Amino acid sequence: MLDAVMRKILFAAMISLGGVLLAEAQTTRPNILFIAVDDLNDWVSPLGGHAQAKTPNFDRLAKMGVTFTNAHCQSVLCNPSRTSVLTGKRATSTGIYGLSPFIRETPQLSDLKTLPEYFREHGYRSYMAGKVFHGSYGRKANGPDWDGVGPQNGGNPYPPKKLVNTPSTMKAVDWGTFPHNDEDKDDYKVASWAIEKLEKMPADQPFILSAGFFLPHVPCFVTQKWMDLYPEETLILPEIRRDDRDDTPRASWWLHWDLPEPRLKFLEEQNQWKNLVRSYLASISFMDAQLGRVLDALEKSPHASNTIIVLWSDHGWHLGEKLITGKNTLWEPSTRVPLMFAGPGSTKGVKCVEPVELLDIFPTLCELTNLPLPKQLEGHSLLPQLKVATTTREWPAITNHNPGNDSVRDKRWRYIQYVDGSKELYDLENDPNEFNNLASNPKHAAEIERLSKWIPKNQAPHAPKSKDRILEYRDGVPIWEGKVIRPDDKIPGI
Ligand SMILES: [Ca+2]
Ligand SMILES: [Ca+2]
Repeated sequence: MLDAVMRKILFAAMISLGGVLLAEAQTTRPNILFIAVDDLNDWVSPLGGHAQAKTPNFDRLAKMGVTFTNAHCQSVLCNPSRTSVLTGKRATSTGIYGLSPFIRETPQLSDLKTLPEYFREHGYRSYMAGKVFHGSYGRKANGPDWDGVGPQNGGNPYPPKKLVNTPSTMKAVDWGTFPHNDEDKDDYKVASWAIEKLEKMPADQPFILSAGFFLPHVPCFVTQKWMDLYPEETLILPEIRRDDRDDTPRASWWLHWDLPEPRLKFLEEQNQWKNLVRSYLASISFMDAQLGRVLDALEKSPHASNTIIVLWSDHGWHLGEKLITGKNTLWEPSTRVPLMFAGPGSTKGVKCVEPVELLDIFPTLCELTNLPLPKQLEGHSLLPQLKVATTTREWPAITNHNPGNDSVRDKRWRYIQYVDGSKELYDLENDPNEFNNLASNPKHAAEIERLSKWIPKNQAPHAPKSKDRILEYRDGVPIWEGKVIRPDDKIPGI
């Protein structure tokens, strides 16, 4: 009799313990390794943007999860793109289009939660090193976003004097090799910090660990061994056409009117085109090696099987295409970026060709970790594509650069509309380099009509304190960074 009572008590205790364990398992959310890269275009082997790119760790990450091969940023500049990723909102909603202001300096945006803040409020430890928000924005331990912050990066170390005499005297607009050590480079230190965090992070609470790599952002400085991966004699330059801008509207120049990044004309006159392409590729390979060090550390850590990895770049970079270098355009070299997911919830080793946006990262991470979606989010979860990569999406990818200039990219087409009403249309299936602007061909009127409907209406004006790479348009007059562009003004650097 007593035995039977004991058995019942024991059984009840086991059930209750099981229930507690089950509840515990359900509330133990996966960790997040959040890797941002600066100014990295599609020159990584899983995307095939440059046939010679050597990025074994991007390949390794691709094998671990899902690579989105048609992913596009929402803004073609650091601050607005990162603001968009980290708030889940478009620049056309926040009014942050330039390198300033930071969202937390913008009172009308005070109700927005940033991605790290949101996860922190939901029980995550939150850490960051390197460039996650733009520049030094938000770098505050025990502020709203982070429990702790690691080293900052900005292209150090620099040589004693500029390696290339670019038209811009900006110290950062430079590239090439000079004697220094990989271990002294900022991105090396960011990786080392992330590695230490992964080794020491306690398992009692989930974490979001953000590492923002700076290279291949200029200055593209690397040690000789990375340059040696790309011998000059066999180096492939991007395919260009000298007359490529003849069919692009003048308004396309307004978006990058007067930049520190040199034009192709300068590179060719100074015999620097190959050197820049090599330096950019070599910077990517160095950055890839730092990614590899972090992946090694994760693999060896107790968190290996319970950590979601997401890797993204804030926007791309031209290296001669459309006669320019740099960003700030609405074409493929500026908008197309790596976006990769791995870990719990992602299929291994598949590619998704659907058009997707960096805006989708925030809702995807919420769904992967079973957190509710904040109302502010404008993107759509990629969970269906992480499960089955061929799942179609109804939304195209939209990119903006200052009010009234937008691009819409679907599986086949890119449509661009500028603030003065001028247009471009490209058929990327038959013209992957976007050489032929088809917008004036009446045959494509229906395509233009269909794509233009996606452009956000009622775009927010520039937020107070907006500056740097700001284009205004008042009474039909374009104003670049406060300076009026007259109809007969010569395009700078051309
Ligand atoms: Ca950037
Ligand atoms: Ca053209």
